Amino acid sequence: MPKPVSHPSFRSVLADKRALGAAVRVVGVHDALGGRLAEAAGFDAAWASSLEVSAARCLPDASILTMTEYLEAAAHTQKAIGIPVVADVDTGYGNNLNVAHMVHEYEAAGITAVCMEDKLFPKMNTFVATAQTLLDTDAFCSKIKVAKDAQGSDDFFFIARTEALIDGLGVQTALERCTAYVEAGADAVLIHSKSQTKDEVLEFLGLWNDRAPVVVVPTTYPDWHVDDAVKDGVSTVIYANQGLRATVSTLRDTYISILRHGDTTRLEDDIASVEDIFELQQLADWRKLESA
Ligand code: SPV
Ligand code: MG
Repeated sequence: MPKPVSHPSFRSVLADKRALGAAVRVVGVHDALGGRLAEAAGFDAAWASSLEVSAARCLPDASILTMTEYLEAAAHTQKAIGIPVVADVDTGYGNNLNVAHMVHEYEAAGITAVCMEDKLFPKMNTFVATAQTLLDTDAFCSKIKVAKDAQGSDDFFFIARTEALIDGLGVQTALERCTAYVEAGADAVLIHSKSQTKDEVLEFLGLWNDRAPVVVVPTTYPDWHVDDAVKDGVSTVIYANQGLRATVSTLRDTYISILRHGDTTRLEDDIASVEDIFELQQLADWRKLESA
């Protein structure tokens, strides 16, 4: 009989990894299948990425989808996997009232960790070549306090993400903001950068002194081995969009190959078997119901 899948909280996974001196490794997904593949590969958690979820709908990552739509993607994923989902909740979908509602809804859906960023609503994806305006520090701290007051369980984990480096405000501003966010109740901070090197993130880590766990997203500085990141003071690494980008490349090449060659012989050794798909669907368990 297929059983509902249970999962540990993100907080407990982080504690276990910290005790081992290891990082929590998280990978971006946009649906349950991606989540299941992430779990099978051995990731510790799945990032319900706003970029991935909106790209899967062929829409920009620009606060176009609603909270309900992002939640649905995260909740479908969480239901299918035995590792925690870390939900990217953008700006919290509005003001303090929206943030409280968001926490109630995500927690009720079994999500144990959310990450909210200090951009203005509606937001634009970090990597878009445009100026980003940040919410002022006090207003974002107010949203954090509301989020922490809104949570029903002590286990719920809130990551405050600053876009200070993205906005060119420098490491000092990033430190000031993250300090204020932790004082407001954030359980961890995410320091994002779109620099081609990890230098400014390293500078941040050196001055941060492990005041709270630090999450990083090494997209534009991919040459940071996870073991080195841990030594540098990182607690969680999110590989936010590599899965989406791999999916796009693979589907594109596969579709082109079928049309170009007129048959699929060349592909068969490189693509998953139908049995593999059945396994991911846990079909054998479902079929036991036929003769129950
Ligand atoms: C996401 O994956 O949606 C993120 C990370 O928020 S980034 O795209 O780098 O902003
Ligand atoms: Mg996002």
